[in-house]
Amino acid sequence: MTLIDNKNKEKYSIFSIIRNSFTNHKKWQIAWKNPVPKKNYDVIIVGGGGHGLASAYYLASVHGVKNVAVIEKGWIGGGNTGRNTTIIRSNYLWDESAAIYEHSLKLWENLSQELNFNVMFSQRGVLTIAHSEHELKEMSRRVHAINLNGIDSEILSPSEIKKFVPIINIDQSLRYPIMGGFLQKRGGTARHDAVAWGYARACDSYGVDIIQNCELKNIICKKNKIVSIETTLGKINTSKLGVVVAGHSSVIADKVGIKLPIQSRPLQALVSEPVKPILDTVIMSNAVHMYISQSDKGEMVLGAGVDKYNSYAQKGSFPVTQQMIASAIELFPILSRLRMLRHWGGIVDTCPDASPIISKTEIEGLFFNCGWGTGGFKATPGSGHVFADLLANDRPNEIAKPFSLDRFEKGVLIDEHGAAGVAH
Ligand code: FAD
Ligand code: PYC
Repeated sequence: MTLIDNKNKEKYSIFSIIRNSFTNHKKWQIAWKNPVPKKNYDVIIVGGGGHGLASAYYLASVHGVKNVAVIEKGWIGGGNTGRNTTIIRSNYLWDESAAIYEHSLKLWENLSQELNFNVMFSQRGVLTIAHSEHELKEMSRRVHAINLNGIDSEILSPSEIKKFVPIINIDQSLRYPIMGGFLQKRGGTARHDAVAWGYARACDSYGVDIIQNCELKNIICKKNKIVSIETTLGKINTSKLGVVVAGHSSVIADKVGIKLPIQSRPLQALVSEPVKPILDTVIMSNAVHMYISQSDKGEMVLGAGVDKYNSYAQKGSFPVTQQMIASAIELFPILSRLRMLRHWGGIVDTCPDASPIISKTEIEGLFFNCGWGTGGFKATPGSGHVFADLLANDRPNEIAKPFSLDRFEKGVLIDEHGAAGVAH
């Protein structure tokens, strides 16, 4: 698959970058158009986050379905795509999860080339640390399971961790001393906004309409089939609707009387003032609910667990912030005088087994891709890829099949609370 055809090659070439640098950043080409909605689309995707845009992109590029609109109530990437802490890894326990997260990681590895847009994917490693013998034993079971699926992961001792992360405190007198950890070297981070922008530009080049400031208000069905939707920009006809709205999935499902097995809760993050490079990997601690990385700008990016109650307020509660910062300072004393710049939250939809839903519904033409909880950024390309396949062919492929809604009736849950650990 290559995205940029000959017509568009010049538009995105090195010459256009040089030309733009001499024109004082004026006359930049627009990256995607701002169309008014057409009367009819073959497929409408609701939600202009990374997953929705990726779904539209693979619909057009892989399946040749181009009469597609992505409708977004705000601006693209303004939801959890632009609020997350960008950790990417595929070190999940169960085969079903390994298949989808590794599928995604492989797509990440070529995404900048695929989209001809630098998503700043950086395989700097993701290290999860253990603070008790029990946690370490559980990690070693996990590493074996991950390796059996052909995915990289290795156990590190405290001294190996210290060598890998010189600023970490491995003093055994800590309240939660470091007993070891496990590292996925191919894991890392990416620039979240760039992912949304890259997919949006790529969608646009295939003729997909990206319609911002357009909120889905109502879904119209006839004889249990989707026929149209009502939006803040009017009525639009379609027979296929893919709902990819992260923290608001239950709100949409409610419009057609479907009850999703989802809890919606705030998850928060913080960034500090920028400092010189001190941390070139990602560290997560499930036990103390803290994780940290350093952005390319130099900011320390910190996150914690979800709030313990359901809410649609896009901010996290203070006790969670307080605990996260106390843990960060204990593990990284060098941070004790660092000033925090920003703090925000996003709403995450979590299923009882901490695995996503990629599924048809009881209404013909209505599909949901949701429930990625605290960990869907890493899945963006893979999720879009398999959801596009489901929308195009009306059946889940082998990777998506285990994530159908009927697993909650059949009791075939895929319990990934352990892998989602740090933020749960
Ligand atoms: P979004 O980007 O939220 O897109 C959904 C869009 O739907 C939104 O833009 C919204 O405005 C739109 N929408 C909603 N309702 C409507 C409507 N009625 N009509 C039209 N549009 C609508 N995951 C990781 O893998 N690694 C991490 O490190 C990580 N850290 C996180 C940290 C925080 C603080 C948070 C909040 C989440 C984190 N996540 C992480 C989870 C990750 O952000 C999400 O799983 C992922 O971004 C979801 O992507 P999306 O495209 O589905 O959602
Ligand atoms: O899924 O790796 C993850 C994650 C870390 C923090 C939030 N989500």
